[in-house]
Amino acid sequence: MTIQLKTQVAIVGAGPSGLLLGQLLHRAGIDNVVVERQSADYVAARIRAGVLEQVTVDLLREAGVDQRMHREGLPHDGFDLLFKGQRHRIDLHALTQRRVMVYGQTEVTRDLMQARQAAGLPSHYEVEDVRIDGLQGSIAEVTGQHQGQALRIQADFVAGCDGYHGVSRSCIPADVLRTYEKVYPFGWLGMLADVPPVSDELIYANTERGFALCSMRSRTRSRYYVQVPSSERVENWSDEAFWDELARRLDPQAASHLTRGPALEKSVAPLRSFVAEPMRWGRLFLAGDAAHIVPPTGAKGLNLAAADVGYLWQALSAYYQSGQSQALDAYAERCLRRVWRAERFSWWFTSLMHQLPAEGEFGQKIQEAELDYLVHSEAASKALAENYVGLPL
Ligand code: FAS
Ligand code: PHB
Repeated sequence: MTIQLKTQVAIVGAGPSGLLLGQLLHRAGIDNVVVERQSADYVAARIRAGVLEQVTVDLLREAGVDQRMHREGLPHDGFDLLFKGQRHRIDLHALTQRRVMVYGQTEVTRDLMQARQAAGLPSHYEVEDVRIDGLQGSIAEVTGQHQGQALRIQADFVAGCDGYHGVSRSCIPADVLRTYEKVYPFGWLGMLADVPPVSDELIYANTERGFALCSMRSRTRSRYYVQVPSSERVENWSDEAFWDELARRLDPQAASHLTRGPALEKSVAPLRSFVAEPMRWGRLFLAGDAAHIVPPTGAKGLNLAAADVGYLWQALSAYYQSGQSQALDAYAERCLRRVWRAERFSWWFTSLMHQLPAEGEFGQKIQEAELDYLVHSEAASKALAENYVGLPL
């Protein structure tokens, strides 16, 4: 038996991109169906980003899911750069009159999932063999298999929100698709633990032993990262080994405030920069990690995904409310201008903060000179700050 559905927008992927788009479209009166490969529990348990730009906060408000974020999230006015044993604060608010919100992607996803469920919107989890067809025709079609039943969804448009390893990008013909990629020779070993953060704000550290980042999810839950070789395996790291290495990469004051505890989660994430163009092919619109990946140093991944979704929501709303397709036709170009600015910033900040042995001693001295300039020049600090808080939509 086949489950046959018709909708206006079929959304492939129930990560932050797909769920945020689904919620925004619903509030604009646009029918949509979500199709997700994994189970709802699997999606809800993912641990990823932690810092939201104001643009993302505003979109979550538009989606009607910002209440818990404002109750439990932590507004941050700045962060510290640590290098040569000294910490220097980048005062985001003084430099840009804006701030960021520290609130985990896990919580954003859960808020969006609960809102979708409360609205009774059609979501199909654990769908295998998802295929997308008809993108150059009069109606698009998304098919798949769910617990032995065939699923067939006809839609005006398909939103490819299925992440880097999804299926939607491959629907763009190879002679049309252009990809740009840089793979870094290192990754991030991350640890989540129910211990109080080492500092009130984030600390980005450039040390001889490698990069480290002290972040958080709340005042009682910390998120830490240390740079490791890209070949590193999480099995090689006991909790104690992780805490010892993190302490070695902090200044004495921070190290003395470091509270240790058992890992709730520990994993190695590879770092890459990646962009796929175009982000539109006929009735298909790519959004989020399906179209681009940034190294997490600049906290841009989730925020770029939200910005894509914001543009797509505006364009689809204009189409359905007034029959205009100009915004849909401009979607890819509009997204990619912001994407490439974020790619540049994420690459720059990653190259500045990580140990890059291949760059040699000259490269090390250039990093030191750039960091010294950065914290002693208001113009340089302002450039860092305006990219970190996020460019306007
Ligand atoms: P996602 O990958 O989150 O979601 C895609 C969804 O599509 C998934 O649920 C997947 O199961 C589903 N899917 C895949 N193939 C499918 C198919 N064929 N059919 C149906 N569904 C399919 N960003 C930051 O800003 N800061 C960070 O610290 C940070 N850390 C990260 C750590 C890791 C390990 C990873 C992988 C990413 C990290 N990111 C970080 C980036 C991350 O937050 C992404 O930018 C964000 O998840 C993007 O959301 P989506 O575009 O929804 O993609
Ligand atoms: C996180 O809290 O997971 C986080 C914060 C800032 C980053 C990257 C990750 O730049």
